[in-house]
Amino acid sequence: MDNILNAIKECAKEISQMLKYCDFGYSNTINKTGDTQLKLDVLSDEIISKKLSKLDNIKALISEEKDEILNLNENAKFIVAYDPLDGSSLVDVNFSVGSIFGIYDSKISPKNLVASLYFVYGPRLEMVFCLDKPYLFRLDENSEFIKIKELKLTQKGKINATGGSQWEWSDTHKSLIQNLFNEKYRLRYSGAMVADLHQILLKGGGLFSYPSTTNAPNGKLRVVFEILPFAYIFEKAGGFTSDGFLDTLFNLEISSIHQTSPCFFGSKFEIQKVRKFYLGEINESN
Ligand code: P6P
Repeated sequence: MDNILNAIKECAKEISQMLKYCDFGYSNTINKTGDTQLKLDVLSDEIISKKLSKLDNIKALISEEKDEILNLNENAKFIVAYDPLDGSSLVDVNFSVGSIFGIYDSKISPKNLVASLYFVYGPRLEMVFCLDKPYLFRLDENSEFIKIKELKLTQKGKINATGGSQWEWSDTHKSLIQNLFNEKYRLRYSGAMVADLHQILLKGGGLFSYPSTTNAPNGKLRVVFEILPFAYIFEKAGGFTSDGFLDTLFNLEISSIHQTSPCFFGSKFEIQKVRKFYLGEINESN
């Protein structure tokens, strides 16, 4: 897998450079989940698929920007699923955005996810890579990713990253979010999941939620290349995940490579609270 990791690192460096001086315009296409593709999305996807397609231990590639799976080497071991540029619509306001990768062994299923990594294109280029434990890396002046520290989540945090539009939230979700604010949690939400989840990981805890909404009953975020790679990292960091009802996002059943799901990532205290609200055990008055 080292050759895949090294190739992905080179892609991230190339994308990071591109973001500094690129055209923010929209292409005239939309992706499988209906997002209008920015030229940046397409260019980032091209950088990644061009480099990874050369590796003979990659069976296939799955990309947010590709409708179908790209089959490469039938007898190879790894399938790489990725979102090449998450939050790309925020580049034109100079917010931090990122790339997300899940590495699956032989088939796309939660239990076959064997490694995940993501990059944050912010004031600094940072990477979090997780096999058995998540580690933070930072690009240094020699263009090398230097290991900084292991990431661990505490039992309880202070950050409330609230995805989706409030007028589209269910009453249950509104009660949950208000309950956390009543407990003095602080709103920290940029609209780019990579940056928002990275902040919770580095601050040691909190809750990120993108729930079922009236506009997106199955949530907005994609299971295979956004939700599961982050769930892998959060749970290896001692955190917890849920769709509101499951005791882990790894119990999701995958039927489509572009499938979405409601998702919650956080420390133990927050995810226990999410499931109590969604399972109807408590409400705002508790
Ligand atoms: P909303 C970015 O477009 C993205 O896919 C995620 O990075 C982010 O968490 C979410 O959508 C933001 O969606 O509806 O809150 O603007």
